[in-house]
Amino acid sequence: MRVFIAGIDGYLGWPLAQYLAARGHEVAGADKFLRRGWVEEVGGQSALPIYSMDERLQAFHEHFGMPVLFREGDLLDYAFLRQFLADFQPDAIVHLAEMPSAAYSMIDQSHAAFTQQNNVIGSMNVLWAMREVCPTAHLVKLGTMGEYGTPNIDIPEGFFEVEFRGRKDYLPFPRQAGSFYHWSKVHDSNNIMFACNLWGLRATDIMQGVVFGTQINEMGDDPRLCSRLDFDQCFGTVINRFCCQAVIDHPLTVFGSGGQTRGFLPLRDSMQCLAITIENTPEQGEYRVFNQFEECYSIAGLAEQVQQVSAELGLHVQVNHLDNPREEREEHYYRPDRNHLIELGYIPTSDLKAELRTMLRDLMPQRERIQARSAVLIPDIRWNGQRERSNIIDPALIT
Ligand code: USQ
Repeated sequence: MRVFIAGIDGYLGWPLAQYLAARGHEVAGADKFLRRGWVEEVGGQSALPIYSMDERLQAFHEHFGMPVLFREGDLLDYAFLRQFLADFQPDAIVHLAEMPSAAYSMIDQSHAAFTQQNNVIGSMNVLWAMREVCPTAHLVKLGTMGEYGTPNIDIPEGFFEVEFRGRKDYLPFPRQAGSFYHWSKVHDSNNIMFACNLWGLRATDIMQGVVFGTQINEMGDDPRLCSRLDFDQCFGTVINRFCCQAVIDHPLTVFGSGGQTRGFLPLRDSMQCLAITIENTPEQGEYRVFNQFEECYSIAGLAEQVQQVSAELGLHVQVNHLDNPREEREEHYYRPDRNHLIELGYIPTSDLKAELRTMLRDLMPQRERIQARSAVLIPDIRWNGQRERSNIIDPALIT
């Protein structure tokens, strides 16, 4: 298939290009390199060194025997996007080109407004361009499990049957996002569903959990094929941060009690799921929602597992509970479904500890890079708008 990846330079985009090429797909992609700039802006850097796009493309060609058709550009540049899609005529468009950080979107008014403008208008431009130049392409849009929030009932995949005052309907499941970033994805979902109904486009909206991991097999040992791995308070996801902390003997930063529970999946499973989604095209006019994660864990439980695996490797890591900078439930019910991908053949790799071992081994040689930016490990972006560093909570106070 011909697959267009928006955001091909990112944490997911770059490995996805490789995973798809290894399966015989033809890949094109666009990127404006904004992620590189955002991470610098917040004082971070990728723990794993990443190469320029020219070097990446050269390595890709050598390893997979085919080029990536790459153009530098932004989804907010409608003429650029429309022309690229018109020229490439993709079978599938994977949209990974959003600002992905909850914390970044909560810094202040301008970061919140930027996040929603970038994400919502970028996605809307994809819908209009599809309508105009490739209306039969399949949009695979990266949403987030965070759209649902943490309701006190099970979470279905996008829709549920509801009975109200004696009448029944099949409706979108309520969204209760927890940051302006997560709300931007909700707004995208509404626009995509509407465009499918109105124009007969087809789309899969992926409610993905938190991704972690340093590698997929297709990268081999060529560092130019490596993806980024952030550990700052904005762009580092929790397991990635914990592993970076562990290798420099920094206490793991659990926010609050750590009872927050989320769905997680390793990078390699994220690739598997996206490929399965691409290869199983929905009907024209269909809008479907997949929940995409492997297992649910509490943050405190994850810290314990990182601590155990670190100890096996001779790293004796402490766990600190920090005053939670976010507004989120720390003790809650959490039971989302994830049947659609399993029905299509997704086989979870299901070995968290093996993945953690790989990550810690990959990160140990990068200690100096992490240490050099260790100030970004303690959060100071607070959901209540007052910017101050979080303090350590006395463990006796955690219920
Ligand atoms: N957390 C800690 N300590 C840390 C970092 C995070 O306790 O050092 C906690 C947070 O308070 C939160 C949980 O871990 O309860 C997850 O935080 P995260 O930063 O790993 O993930 P989140 O902000 O939810 O966002 C990430 C990605 C985002 C994606 C989302 C999927 O950055 O792009 O949409 O995961 S989900 O969480 O399912 O919504």
